Amino acid sequence: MNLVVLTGAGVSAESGVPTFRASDGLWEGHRVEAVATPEGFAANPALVQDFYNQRRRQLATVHPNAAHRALADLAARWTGEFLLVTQNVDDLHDRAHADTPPAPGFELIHMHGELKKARCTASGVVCDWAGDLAPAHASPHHPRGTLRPHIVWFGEIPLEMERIEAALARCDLFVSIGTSGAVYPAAGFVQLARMAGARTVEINLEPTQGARLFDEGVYGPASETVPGFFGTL
Ligand code: BJW
Repeated sequence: MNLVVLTGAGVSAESGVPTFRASDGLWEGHRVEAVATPEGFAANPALVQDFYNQRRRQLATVHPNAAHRALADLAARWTGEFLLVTQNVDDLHDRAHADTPPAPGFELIHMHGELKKARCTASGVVCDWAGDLAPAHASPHHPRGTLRPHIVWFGEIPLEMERIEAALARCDLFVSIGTSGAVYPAAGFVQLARMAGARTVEINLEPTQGARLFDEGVYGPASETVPGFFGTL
């Protein structure tokens, strides 16, 4: 059986990583356009680099929770294909899977990028990055390049879309965990899975706007619902 799991900020919430769509419409005190668009970066690179520097530093203070660990346990025993697509830019799935090596059919894709990577603006080369980035950080990969966060901002194309769409086209089970379904193309994955004839399940604190698109909903904190749901498979 082929499985695709999509995760969003809700899977990391109980680890202490804030979700995006708080009621005040701000992301950690900033307007979305200021910190999550190429235009915002061009207008104020110092603000944007500082925003991501702080979030990169915060990773040292957070740890995978029971939901990340349940997915890693599943990946270790799943015999079919298992694609885990995360919209999260934290490294909590990676760390959970490092502790529990996955079976050969498993892959993890960070479709919106990763805080712990940087990208050269001139060559497109992506490299591991653990420290801070300066506003115009010289790139080691190109004489005219600078390093930016390896993050997919609004208006940019998410990563690995061909591989994700191919996996959705052949999946038997699609599970969406801890995402509001407010951001495309991830919000449309459930429809692609339905077209493939997959069983579709939403796991969230509460039903989302798109809940009617799923065959089933499981509601409650991810640290309880994710181990509970996958423990029965
Ligand atoms: C819990 C929980 C617990 C809490 N347990 N659950 C008009 C119509 C349609 C589309 C568009 C449009 N105008 C523009 C667009 C496109 C645009 C878009 O979707 N905009 C919308 C706002 C409408 N999309 C794009 O621009 C994307 N690119 C694109 O479309 O390119 C074209 C293209 C696509 C494909 C092929 C070819 C071309 C790019 C989107 C990039 C998104 N980037 C961000 C920011 C990254 C930087 C950063 O991290 O700072 O990624 S946006 C932000 O939202 C972040 C997240 O990954 C993403 C999704 O958020 P998520 O994870 O769902 O979080 P929340 O906070 O919204 O929800 C949390 C959920 O958890 C809630 O439901 C809670 O209930 C739940 N929860 N605690 C279980 N304990």
